Amino acid sequence: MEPAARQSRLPDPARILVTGGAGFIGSAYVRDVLSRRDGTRITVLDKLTYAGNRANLARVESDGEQAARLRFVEGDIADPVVVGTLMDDVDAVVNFAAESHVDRSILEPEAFLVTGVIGVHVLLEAVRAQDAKGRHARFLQVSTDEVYGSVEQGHSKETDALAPRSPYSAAKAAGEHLARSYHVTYGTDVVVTRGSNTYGPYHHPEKLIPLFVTNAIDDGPLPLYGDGLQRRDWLFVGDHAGAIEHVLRRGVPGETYNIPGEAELANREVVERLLARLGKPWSLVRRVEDRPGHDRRYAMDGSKLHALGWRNRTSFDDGLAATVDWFVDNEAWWRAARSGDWQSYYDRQYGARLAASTEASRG
Ligand code: NAD
Ligand code: TDX
Repeated sequence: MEPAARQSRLPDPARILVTGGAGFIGSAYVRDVLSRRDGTRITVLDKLTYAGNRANLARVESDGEQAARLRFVEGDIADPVVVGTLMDDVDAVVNFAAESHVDRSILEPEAFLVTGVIGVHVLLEAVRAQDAKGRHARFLQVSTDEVYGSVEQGHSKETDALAPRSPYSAAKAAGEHLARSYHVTYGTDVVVTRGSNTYGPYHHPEKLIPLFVTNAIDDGPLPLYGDGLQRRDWLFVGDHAGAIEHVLRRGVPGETYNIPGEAELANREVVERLLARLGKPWSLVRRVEDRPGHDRRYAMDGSKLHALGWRNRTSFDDGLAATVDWFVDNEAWWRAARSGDWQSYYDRQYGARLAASTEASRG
């Protein structure tokens, strides 16, 4: 019998290897799971790139009971030696590790491929080696709605063809194809999730919502790409982390699950709402040169995840209010995230764009 069919339920309490657990969504997952206080043990493996931040785990590390169930290892998922040493004692691997920003993938694609393809391969090989020793581990690959490409109308279903259009989304598509191929070829117990645009506390300030909130706090310019009518489906980070945990526990081996946010909005509507929460004027918004190959719209069908028993809990208005307020209250966190290479990245991405920007019409 294939290992995947033999066991798809995690033992209770489980031991989970969370890769990329110091990033935005991975750290939310770690905080949520450990705060249940149900005995689950987590090892975080994180390379601490510019996007990884130990401070994202400070809340659990300062709680004795939770800290005792967390181990942090700084390292690269593409390093088979490090990965091999961590795999012995785990029941599941949840792979959040990735380079995650589309604009950076356009400037410098290579790291996206190394982590998103070779890194996933190294993790899968380590899981397969465990299976060969009779020690089963489930592998969950965290993927994205961007693998479907730009969806002009309707809602993507899990069975739709993938059509990624940026180096970021192409690497993500490759990673999940590889994961499913291990299920088919070797019987590895793999599940894949495709989450939509996620937002919330601890979101790196390079992404739309936190960039615009933090720039607006400083009365700085908000660089809106093109006409600002691109559409995204917004998913609160707590719901994304919760849905991933749900799929880890209940997902069928070999299957892929969309995680929509059920809050589709044009970018300029998102900007209007965050400015209203902050009490800042629209005049901060600048129309700048568009992102090359900019996907016009993402939208996914969530019926497969609903049938598995998951429902999101946070409306966009509540989630956005909580997010804006968190950034207002946690200035030290986001100012630290805007250190290191931040200014050189910002100048490269926005310098010429802002210099040539025009007033952004409101309508
Ligand atoms: P993030 O950039 O905030 O965090 C990524 C984390 O991975 C960081 O802690 C980083 O240090 C770590 N990392 C990067 N390369 C690594 C490597 N080679 N080895 C070990 N650790 C490494 O990203 P995020 O927004 O939290 O996204 C997490 C995952 O969710 C990614 O796989 C992303 O593709 C996916 N996703 C994100 C969104 C979103 O809107 N943010 C939506 C859908 C899916
Ligand atoms: O300065 C900006 N101006 C702007 O108009 C930035 C950073 C973004 N945008 C637009 C581009 C998109 O239409 O806002 C929208 C959202 O942009 P991002 O926050 O960069 O997210 P996106 O490219 O949609 O990808 C996100 O969701 C899917 C995550 O970054 C990915 O990791 C995830 O897979």
